[in-house]
Amino acid sequence: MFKRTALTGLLVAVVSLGLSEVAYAPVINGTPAADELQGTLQDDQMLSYVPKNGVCEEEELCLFSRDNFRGDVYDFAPCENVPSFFGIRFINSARSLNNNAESVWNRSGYIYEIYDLSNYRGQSMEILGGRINEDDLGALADDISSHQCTGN
Ligand SMILES: [Ca+2]
Ligand SMILES: [Ca+2]
Repeated sequence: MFKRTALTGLLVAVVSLGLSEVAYAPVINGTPAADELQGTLQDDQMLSYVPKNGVCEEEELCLFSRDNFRGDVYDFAPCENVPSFFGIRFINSARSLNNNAESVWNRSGYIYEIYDLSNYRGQSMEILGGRINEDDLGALADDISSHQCTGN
């Protein structure tokens, strides 16, 4: 009985080893490893590559607390959707983001829609690339409460 169990155990071990070797073999070739890496990058949406640091950098959508792209900053990750600004503060600031952005700089390469209400409701405006100052934001200056990435 013991021998039989031990043999079964050995067989299981050999089969397991065999399977794991089969699964592992292509990784040694390199192809799945590269795929895996790419998958990780896509999953992270490059979040880890553009720091949310209060500095408006390429690939980011930036909201400023004052006109002319001054004051406090919030730098959103590429194509980040934010259904509500409630509870969000400008980076390194006590100032609430909700209803407090007066200028926008879109460096992301994506198109956004900004809204005066949460959950992508109310008056809205399409944000293409570039700088949108207070005057161009019109009624949405000091009133943006959500934004959605709509494409590129
Ligand atoms: Ca940044
Ligand atoms: Ca609002």
